[in-house]
Amino acid sequence: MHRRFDSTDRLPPPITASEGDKREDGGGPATGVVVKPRPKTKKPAMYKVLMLNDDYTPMEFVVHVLERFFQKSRDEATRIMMHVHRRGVGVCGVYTYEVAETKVTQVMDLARQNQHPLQCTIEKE
Ligand code: TYC
Repeated sequence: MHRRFDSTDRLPPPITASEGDKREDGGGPATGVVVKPRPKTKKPAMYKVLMLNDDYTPMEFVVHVLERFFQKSRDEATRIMMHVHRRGVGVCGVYTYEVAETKVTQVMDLARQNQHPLQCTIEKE
């Protein structure tokens, strides 16, 4: 006759992994693939701040802007300014979006205050 299962019944031994399969990777056969643990971080997108040439902004003003807002030495600032003067466009620096946007605003505000037509833009890297 049938009877209900109760706590006095003996249970079979639990199933355990054999010695060679004791890995903490969720099981499955060994593949020989070694994975390097990697923190789950993403590099932020980076943006170039570009300076554009024009016929009116004084060279000295552009050099000043590069020193003041882009932390360039006088030599480096002069080199970038001359590159823009000759080639039409040049990179002032590469930043995260918020920083790049702030730099552009600072440059454009100072240029406007001094009535120079200097233009600065952002380009995704
Ligand atoms: N072309 C300008 C001049 O001859 C100088 C200049 C350089 C202007 C770089 C803008 O982004 C610039 N006075």
